[in-house]
Amino acid sequence: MKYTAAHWGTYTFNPGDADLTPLADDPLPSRIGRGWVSASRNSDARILAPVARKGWLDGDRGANRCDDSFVEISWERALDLAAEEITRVSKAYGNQAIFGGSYGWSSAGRFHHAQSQMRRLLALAGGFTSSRETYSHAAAEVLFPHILGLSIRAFQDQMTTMPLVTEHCELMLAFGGISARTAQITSSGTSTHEVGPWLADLSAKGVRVVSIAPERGETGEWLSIRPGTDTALILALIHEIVAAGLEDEEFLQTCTSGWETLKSYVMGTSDGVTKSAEWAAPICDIQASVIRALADELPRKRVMISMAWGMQRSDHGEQPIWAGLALACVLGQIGQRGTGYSFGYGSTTPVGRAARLIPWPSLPKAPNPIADFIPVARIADALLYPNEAYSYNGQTRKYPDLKLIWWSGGNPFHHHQDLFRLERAWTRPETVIVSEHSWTATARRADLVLPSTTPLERDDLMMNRRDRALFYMSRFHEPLGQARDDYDICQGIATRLGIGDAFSEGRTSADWLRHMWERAQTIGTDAGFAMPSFDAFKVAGRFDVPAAGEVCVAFDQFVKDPDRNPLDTHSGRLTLTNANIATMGHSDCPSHPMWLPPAEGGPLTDGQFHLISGQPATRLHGQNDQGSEAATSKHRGREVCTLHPDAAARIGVDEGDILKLSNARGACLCAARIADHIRADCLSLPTGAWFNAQIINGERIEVHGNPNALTLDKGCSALSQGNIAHTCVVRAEKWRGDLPALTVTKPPRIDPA
Ligand SMILES: Nc1nc2c(c(=O)[nH]1)N[C@H]1C(S)=C(S)[C@@H](COP(=O)(O)OP(=O)(O)OC[C@H]3O[C@@H](n4cnc5c(=O)[nH]c(N)nc54)[C@H](O)[C@@H]3O)O[C@H]1N2
Ligand SMILES: Nc1nc2c(c(=O)[nH]1)N[C@H]1C(S)=C(S)[C@@H](COP(=O)(O)OP(=O)(O)OC[C@H]3O[C@@H](n4cnc5c(=O)[nH]c(N)nc54)[C@H](O)[C@@H]3O)O[C@H]1N2
Ligand SMILES: [Mo]
Repeated sequence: MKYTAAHWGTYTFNPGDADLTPLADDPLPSRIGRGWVSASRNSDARILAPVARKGWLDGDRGANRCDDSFVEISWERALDLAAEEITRVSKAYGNQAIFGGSYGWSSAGRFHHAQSQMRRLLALAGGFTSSRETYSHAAAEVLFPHILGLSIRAFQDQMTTMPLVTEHCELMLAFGGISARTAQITSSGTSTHEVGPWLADLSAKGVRVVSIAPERGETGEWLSIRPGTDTALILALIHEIVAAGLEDEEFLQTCTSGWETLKSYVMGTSDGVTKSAEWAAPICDIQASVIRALADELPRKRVMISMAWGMQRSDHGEQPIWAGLALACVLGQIGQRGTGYSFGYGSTTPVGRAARLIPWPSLPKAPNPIADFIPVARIADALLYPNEAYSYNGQTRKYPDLKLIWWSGGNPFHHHQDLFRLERAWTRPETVIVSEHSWTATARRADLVLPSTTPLERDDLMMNRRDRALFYMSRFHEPLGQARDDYDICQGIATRLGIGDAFSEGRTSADWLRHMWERAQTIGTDAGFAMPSFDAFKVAGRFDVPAAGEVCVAFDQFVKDPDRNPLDTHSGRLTLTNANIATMGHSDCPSHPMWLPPAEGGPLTDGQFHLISGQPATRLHGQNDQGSEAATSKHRGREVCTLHPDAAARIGVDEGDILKLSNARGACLCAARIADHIRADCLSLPTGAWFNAQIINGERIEVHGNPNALTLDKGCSALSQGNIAHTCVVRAEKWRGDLPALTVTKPPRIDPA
């Protein structure tokens, strides 16, 4: 029996099998895996040979980049062209003009990790402009070090273990819900999916879960809230608790700083606005009596304030997660078993998992001589406004002037907001190189396309520090067409740049796997256990890490003795008013949590809706969109958009009709599903249908159902500059025209060599 792994799970197979079998001890295998093999073997979706864009070869420098045909070229020529472009741009403009940020989820294997390979090469070649943070939780990544004194990774490492919540918590306020849908995924792979069973345990044990979201989740009671207004609700809860004199004054005095300032804001002393239940009710569209009842209950119960990551992917996304921390401080149950404050339960599998964290090796990084970076979601701004100033985390910075983009293992025409704007920005650089295995919208918008293998076409190692097992990943099927491993692609370019030996260190990919395993063995020895030889591991395919995972209680040491174990914040405490953020003077991220209305939202006029674009149930972002599982969930080939029966009646739409969603930024077509698990002023259209823009009656319309045709490309605030995918207002109407055929299900036009 052999193994392979992906971000959505681990699988076994025997040679000759037509499909993969989920690991026998995985309690809830992901449905995403069902579409993996068909996507990997879909020769219409896969890039079968290196190609160059026609207009680029003719010297258009990008003008036609988003709408061109390709010419097939040999691997020799493709690698020559890539090396020549890197050399040319580096000489003409300096390596700062090369963008290697290449954000994206790539594959779960430790060695064949596309970005790591590419960045290692570019670093050795003189460096590249990189990117900071993630699309997942940039607001939290920048905010948490200020307010918790912890990086997001360190906070996740000590997140209160899920079974402790089952055992000790009575009431979980789940902002953004907790969902087994998103818990299908674990960055770098997983052997188990335990969130579904955990949610079942919570309900069996009678833990009350109140899911606060615009859509009803799978778990608990639903408190429907208008999108983007959680901060107002939380402030009102704090207000009511304080007004009743039920705040935990001792916790606030010993474990927090800046409470008095926040309190005077909440009580209305500082700005004349009392943040009462009555104040929040019309903002959040929740009755004041409901808010008051909840506020009355909270101080009497053992409570976990749980925040899903999606909460902060919105305008002023720092505020709800900071306000949530303040609420948990007011309740004073941080540092205790199963209660307090958490971030990301269910957003991916391993948050709150009892893990024995072992720092398994990854591909060695080469130091990047270029220090410049952009906040990850500011890519379109950087391309549109080179050399212009912007603010980020208290700094005034300047956008780099990017001339060459190399994207590998990521899909900006999936992940970015306002994709029509990104299309305009995308014409700016002189050259775009994309390494991909599939004809994503990004590959279709490249000058030079380097076809990579999929993880099913190569051997690799699954070694995730948050998982209890390591796997030798074996090739499941032969590479399609001329696809090559990213390592071999990079090695070919490195050789042409004269840095072949530095890049490979004289190893083939098989040598690298052995080398990385040997490094893992040393790490295992340091951790006190022996690991099999590489050859034995390769045969067995699986190694279970000895010793059970460790149980964590976030902030327990700090709360036990805040003077002895201070946090790494300016005050050594959880900061409810933050002096560092205050000195930055960002009006869109003030010194304490504050209600700031979002750029789009509030009560809407007729025909307008909030657009929620969460993660898709059937795929990982755009990955496997061309596989069988995603196909079965679409209607007439289009992504399905959920709307409330009242909304459907209002705009005259029936189940299965095609909807046109539009706003000033663009339009997209999707299929209507009518269900009452969503607010009547919201639409829910998951991300990931491959972006398919076409001109219909003179209008450029996305015809597949990709919400990023509509979303707003703006930073959360000058602090984090994170994306605000969930802040978006659209109009919806029934599409009465013919349904245009999809073109992204077939390769672009490619002329023979
Ligand atoms: N509207 C809206 N937009 C969002 C979000 C949202 O909630 N709403 N969420 C955001 C979030 S949280 C994220 S993380 C991003 C995700 O955005 P991305 O991570 O960019 O999306 P993926 O589709 O996972 O892109 C990974 C790409 O890597 C390619 N790939 C996989 N394996 C290999 C390999 O071995 N070699 C090479 N060369 N390529 C490979 C895949 O084919 C795929 O195209 O999207 C963001 N965008
Ligand atoms: N199946 C699947 N799972 C995935 C992924 C995938 O592509 N597919 N991607 C993975 C990645 S990269 C990430 S970052 C995580 C993201 O994990 P999350 O961020 O937890 O997931 P999303 O689907 O983006 O979250 C949207 C949730 O927030 C709610 N929501 C939206 N706006 C608001 C609001 O204003 N207030 C409140 N209270 N709730 C709101 C929505 O109703 C929905 O329940 O998911 C991971 N898991
Ligand atoms: Mo993400």
